[in-house]
Amino acid sequence: MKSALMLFCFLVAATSIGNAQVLKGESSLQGSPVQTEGFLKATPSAGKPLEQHLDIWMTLPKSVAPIRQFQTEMTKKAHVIIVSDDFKTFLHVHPTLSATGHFLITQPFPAPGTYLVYADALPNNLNHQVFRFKLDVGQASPSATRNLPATGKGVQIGPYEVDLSTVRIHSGQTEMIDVQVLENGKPAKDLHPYLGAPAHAVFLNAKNLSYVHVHPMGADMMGTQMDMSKPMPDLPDTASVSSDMMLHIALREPGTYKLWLQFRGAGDKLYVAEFTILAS
Ligand SMILES: [Cu+2]
Repeated sequence: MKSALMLFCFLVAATSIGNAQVLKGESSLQGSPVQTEGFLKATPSAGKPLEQHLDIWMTLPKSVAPIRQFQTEMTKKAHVIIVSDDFKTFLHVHPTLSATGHFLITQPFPAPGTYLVYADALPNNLNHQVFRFKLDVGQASPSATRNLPATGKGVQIGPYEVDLSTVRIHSGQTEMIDVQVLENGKPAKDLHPYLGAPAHAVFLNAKNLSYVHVHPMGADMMGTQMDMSKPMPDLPDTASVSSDMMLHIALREPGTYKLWLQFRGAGDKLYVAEFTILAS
């Protein structure tokens, strides 16, 4: 039985069926035990090489049956973060969970190349699981020189200036970063929650590609939510979000991280502010 299972795993890890690729995921969530295995099958659309049908599933060890029950987090059953291997492209998408335990989405990619696909989901009765898949769309990228410019503490994105109180933090402890969103030099007044949170912060370690996903809270929520151990309730889409936010972040490993801070501004538009964070 064990050898059959190993053979299956080998086949899954290495198989390319027609144009489809089946990849086995690398567990990538900092500090969380791995309790499952993750798989991605990617099939290009006919005649559209930059469009891929993604099918992601998780299994318990020694089982091939996809896990079917997942908790809803931030309004979704799974969050999939896709970044190009050079860290220039960032996508945050939400596949649909089928009755058989497959997360499905048809995903356009902006250009051929290598992408890192992170599947972030919470199976019932287990811990958070995050798998990383290295997916070549059309062709592999020539090299993985990652885009990590020294951003400083402020970046401009669309009409907004996003300022962090620091871009240098310590690993191995919880740090707090103040986030301020300005518009024309004044606190932005037209921010709204995205997927129930004031903003979404995805950190990737540039070297080992480990993943941390956290949510700042609005400064105006601090008084009502002092118990950090409890999850914040999802905010309704129509709520207004303070231009002052606080990001509690615990990075286990020192290193250079890219931070993508995604938020929703005026007119339902999404913005992503990109920072380079140094954790000592
Ligand atoms: Cu999020």
